[in-house]
Amino acid sequence: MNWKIEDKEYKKEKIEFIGNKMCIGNGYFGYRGTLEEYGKEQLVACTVSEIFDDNGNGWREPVNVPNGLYTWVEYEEKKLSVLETKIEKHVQELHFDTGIHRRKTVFSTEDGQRITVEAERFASLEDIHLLVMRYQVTADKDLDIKIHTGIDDDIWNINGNHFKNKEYIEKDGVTGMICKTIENTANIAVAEKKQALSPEGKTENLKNGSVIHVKLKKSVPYVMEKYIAICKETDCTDVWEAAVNCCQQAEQKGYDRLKAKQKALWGKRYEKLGIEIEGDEEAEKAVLYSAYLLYSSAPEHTDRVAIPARGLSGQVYKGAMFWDTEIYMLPMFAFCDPKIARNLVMYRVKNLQGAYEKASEYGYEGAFYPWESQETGRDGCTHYNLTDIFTGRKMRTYFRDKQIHISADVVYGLWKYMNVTKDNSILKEGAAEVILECARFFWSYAYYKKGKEQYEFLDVTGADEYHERVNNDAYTNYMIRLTAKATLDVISYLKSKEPEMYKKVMDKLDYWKEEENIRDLYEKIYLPKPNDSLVIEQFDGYLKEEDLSIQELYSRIIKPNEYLGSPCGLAVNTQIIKQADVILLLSLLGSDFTDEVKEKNWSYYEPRTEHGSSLSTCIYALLAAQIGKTEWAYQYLMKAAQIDLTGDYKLYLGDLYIGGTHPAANGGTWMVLTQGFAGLEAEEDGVHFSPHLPEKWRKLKFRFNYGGSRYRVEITKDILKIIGEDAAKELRVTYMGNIYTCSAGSTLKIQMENREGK
Ligand code: IFM
Repeated sequence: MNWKIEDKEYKKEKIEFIGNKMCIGNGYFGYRGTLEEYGKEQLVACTVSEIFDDNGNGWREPVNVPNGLYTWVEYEEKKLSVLETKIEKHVQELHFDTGIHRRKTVFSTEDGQRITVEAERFASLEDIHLLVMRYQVTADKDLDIKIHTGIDDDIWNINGNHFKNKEYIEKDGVTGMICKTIENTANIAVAEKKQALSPEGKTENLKNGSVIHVKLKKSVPYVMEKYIAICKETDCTDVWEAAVNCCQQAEQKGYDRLKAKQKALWGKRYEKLGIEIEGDEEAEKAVLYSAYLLYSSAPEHTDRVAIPARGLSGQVYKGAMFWDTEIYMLPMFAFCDPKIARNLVMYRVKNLQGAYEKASEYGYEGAFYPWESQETGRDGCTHYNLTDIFTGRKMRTYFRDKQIHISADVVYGLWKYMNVTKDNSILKEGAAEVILECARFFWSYAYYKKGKEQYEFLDVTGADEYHERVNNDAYTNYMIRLTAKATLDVISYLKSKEPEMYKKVMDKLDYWKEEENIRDLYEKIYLPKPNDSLVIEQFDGYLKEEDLSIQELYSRIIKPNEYLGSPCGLAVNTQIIKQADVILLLSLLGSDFTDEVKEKNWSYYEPRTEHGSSLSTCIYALLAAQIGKTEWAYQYLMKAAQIDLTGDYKLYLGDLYIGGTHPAANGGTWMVLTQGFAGLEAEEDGVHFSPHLPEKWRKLKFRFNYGGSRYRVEITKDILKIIGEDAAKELRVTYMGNIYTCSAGSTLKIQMENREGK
């Protein structure tokens, strides 16, 4: 397969898009796919995880640090830049097998010289503080040039400057700065060490950079390497010392060794996924690129953060972590890289306090998890989150107040993690408390309807954000039931297996009486059922809203980017929804519903879904694949998998910029492949498969972990093969209601019946 994403023409209007598409990252920081000569107008950003700042100009957002890659060539007193110099040839590439970004530009100067700039960079996986670049300049004549290189501290931020001061330092040939954030005076050091390979140039040092005077010889490249360290006080006691050490160690190892290690480490990641699609290279590439993007933002090193909604591609959505993590991104890691999955779920466990505070702020008990969660676990979402583009006035939105499903999604994530990995140790580390406290929150929120003798959930917003403040959103209510069930299961597990802990938790949370409340909630919660046409109404009264086509709705739009949702957007009083809601419910909790119900709902909601969120198409693909609608599933899979390749996504909600990469769609893509087309599901005591491959796929291969053992799967049209690669125990496999076992270290081969899709 060709692991290269390539862009062969420079176009100003594509800078923002390419910046996302060719982003590199290692979970500690992300660096946008911009060129070395770019500045803040071109949205250069090196976004670090875990440090957020409120400078009083807008909202709290993650911090972009000074740009250590900033480098450009001066010739005859002019800057060579794709923005202003004539270009003969230009190519920008991302090699996503190794996370290496490359560019090559042949500039044609005013006096007819050809000067070629080539650069290569990567965000090291070996040392997550390290960003590395090799920069090379060649001319087809002897020429005098100057190379300007340093750390650009005039950087892009959505809400303006985040540093109250910067201290410039030099030590042992390492230069750089320590920046202090405005809100919390958090220290971040950015440092660089340059190494010029032949031929030598004369260097003039400036405050935060240098100018290298080079006498280029015809066709002999000038090569320079830069080792850039980014160290934050969250993980380095002395950020400057750590940065100096990082640069020096990197220089000692040298570029080629670092690069070889980078290849090996990314290789290991892809090995864990083991994805191959025989017969469809386009899909295979899109799926693996999606996995690349998701992995690039994954915090392998810490559980203090999870994965932000736009990864580390910038500051959009306040750099916050959403339910996107538990529902869309977690499954890939739970099945393929449990260490990262553990970090993701533990992030929520560690932030229980923020959820307590939010519940109490609204007058509820228990844990109400934030819609936009930052490093403190508090909600970063503002009440007036959008602007009406007609009046320029801020609109009161209820994302923060009413999306109570987030607490259920957090429980779903913990439950899923334990189900797949069988790592129940997280219960002792606080997960038990999270589950119980989320259930308590729902109990305190519930409305008991006398006469119907049922618990209802009123004034909520479900997954579909166009309809805010509705009653009995189906997705929400079913997920609350799951929370109640998980709570009862955890209690009975602790009672029988961990009696001491059971008593401790029940005492600590004063939960002795609560258990009965939660049981009552579990038994009497109102769950919207399929109607006579088998459609599940998304919320009370949804089916009475105006029923029109999306085209008709679009024809009513007056201004580009006008927001279609609550409080007064065009979709509000209609059945047009933003994103998968009932379909999400059916795909996640599939065993509660028949295939006929799933099919009827898919067909009902599909034409009414605008996919205004990147969380939507993967779920339509997932359910379609699960019920054997393979051609539909394939179309939607490609939309989800290629979202960051095609740029086919919304850039604005009103006047709010929401561009960046789309980790939820990336994770959803993995789900479609494995949980959709292969029909993999983790059960209490084994796994379930129900494959339906798209017509042109000859073979689908992937790996998964279950209960600490790793398996390889190969599926053709008629054979399902499961290979216990390092299995310590027998695996119970269910296929078409029959039970098989895959013995440790052996291969299970199941002859499948005709699985032709529809
Ligand atoms: O969490 C999502 C939400 O469901 C739709 N709007 C964008 C958010 C962040 O991805």
